[in-house]
Amino acid sequence: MKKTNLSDYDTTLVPSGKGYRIGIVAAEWNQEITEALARGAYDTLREHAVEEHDISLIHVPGSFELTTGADMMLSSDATLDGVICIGCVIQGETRHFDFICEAVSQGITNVALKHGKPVIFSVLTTNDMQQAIDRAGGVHGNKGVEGAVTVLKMIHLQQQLKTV
Ligand code: RBF
Repeated sequence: MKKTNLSDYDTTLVPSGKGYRIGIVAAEWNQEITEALARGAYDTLREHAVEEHDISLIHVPGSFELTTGADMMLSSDATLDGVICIGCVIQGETRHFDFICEAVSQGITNVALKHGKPVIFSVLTTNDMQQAIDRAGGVHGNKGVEGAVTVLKMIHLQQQLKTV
C-alpha cells in the first residue's frame, strides 16, 4: 500500500473508540512539531468517539524518554487500553539521531510487549525541519492522525482476540 498522505485513511475501517482509554506521551523537543502531532492525534481520537475524559496527555523532555513515559503511564493506570508516543527527531540537528531513533523504536516495542497493550510509534524521524513541518499537518498530512487511527485499530484487534 503506497501512502502519500499520513492523514488519508478509510474511515469505514476505523472502529469506534467509545469506552477506549488512551494515553498520549509527547516529547518537548521540537515542541512546535510535537504539539501539532498531539493535536492531530487528540482530534482524531475525538472524531472516532473517544471521550475527552478517556484521553490523558503527559509530556517528557525528549524522544529518548518516550519509552519511559509510556511505561510509567501504563504502570500507573491499568485501565489504559493503549498509548501513542509522539516525538520528532531531526537528523540535521543531531549526531544522536541514530541512537535516539534506535532506542525509541526498540524501547516502544519492548513496552508494548511488557504490558501486552498497543504502544504506537508516532515519531517523525526526518532529515530537516521542513520534512517535519510537512508531516505535522503540512503537505504530507499529520503523523499524529496516523497514530490515533493505529491505536484504535490495535485496541479493537486485541478486544476481538480476547472474545475468541
Ligand atoms: N530529542 C528529540 O525528541 N528530538 C531531537 O531531535 C533531539 N535531538 C537531540 C540532540 C542532542 C545533541 C541531544 C543531546 C539530545 C537531543 N534530543 C532530542 C533529546 C533526547 O531525546 C533526550 O531527551 C536527551 O538526550 C536526554 O536523555
